[in-house]
Parts: sequence; structure tokens; C-alpha cells
Amino acid sequence: MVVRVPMAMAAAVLLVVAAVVVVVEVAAAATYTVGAPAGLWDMQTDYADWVKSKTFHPGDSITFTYSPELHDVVEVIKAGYDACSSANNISAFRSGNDVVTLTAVGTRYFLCGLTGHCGNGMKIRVDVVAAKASSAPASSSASRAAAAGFAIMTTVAASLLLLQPAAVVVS
Ligand SMILES: [Cu+2]
Repeated sequence: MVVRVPMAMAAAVLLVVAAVVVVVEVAAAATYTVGAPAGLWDMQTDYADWVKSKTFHPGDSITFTYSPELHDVVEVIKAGYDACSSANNISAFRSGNDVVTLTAVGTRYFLCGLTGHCGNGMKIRVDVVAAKASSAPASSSASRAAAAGFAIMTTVAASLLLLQPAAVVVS
């Protein structure tokens, strides 16, 4: 008796790989909890240090998590950020779990409006940059992920084909 890899199984494996590729592409829009994992929206976190390890793209979002009795979030322009002033603010949030979508390329400024908190470092500058590098428009992270997924799919298909001649013979 000859045992072969059923075509249905091969098709199922390809479908799973294709689904993984789709998930990777959707995951390109990231959500960041401000200050996490070491901190949150508080008076201890060094936000200049926190943003250093991240690259924000349009479509990403940031979440400010804090106790509303202790802090708030005010979006300001650069002058307000530099002076720690929430006068003439763009918007204000105080739910304790405020999600801000970074819709476009540019710099966003946020601070805590409670007296003295911004002066103690509770302010953050977020630079939002284009997802595609201007020098290499074809190599966005999404297209790289798709290319990697295609490579995996091709490898899986090839190994399934190789399994066919090596079908196990059971007496
Ligand atoms: Cu505060």
C-alpha cells in the first residue's frame, strides 16, 4: 500500500500560509502604550528615551494609560510643548485610557496638564514618518513581509512535491 500526501492536506497547508501573510500585512499598523513596558503615562518615565526605540508611521496609534485622578493628556503645538503650557491646546483627554491615532506624517506633542507634571518631564514628542523610505519606495515593511510569506509558501509547496516520490510503502 502506498501512502501519499493527500492533495487536500497540501491545499490546507497553503491556505494557512496565505492567511499568515495577510495577518502580517494587517499588523503593519501598530499600537503603542506610551511608556510601556517599563512605565506608563506617569512622572517616572523618560519619554524621549522611550520614543527612541520606535518608528511611528501614519495609521499607528498610541495609548495613554493612567489614573484620571492623577493625570490627563493634552495635545499641544510645539510652543506649548516647549513652554509646558496647555493654553490654546489642540485637544484634551482624561479617560485614563486614551487612544490617539497618528493619522498623518508630522510631529505631535502631548503633555500632562496638571500643575508641575510637564515641568517634571511628563511630556512626549512623537515624530510620525512615512512608512516607505523615500530612497527605496518598493521596500516597505509590508511588501517585505509579503515577499517573506511568498518565500515560505513556495518552500512549503516545493517540499510537499518532494514528498510525493518518497511515498512510504507499507507491506
Ligand atoms: Cu500628570
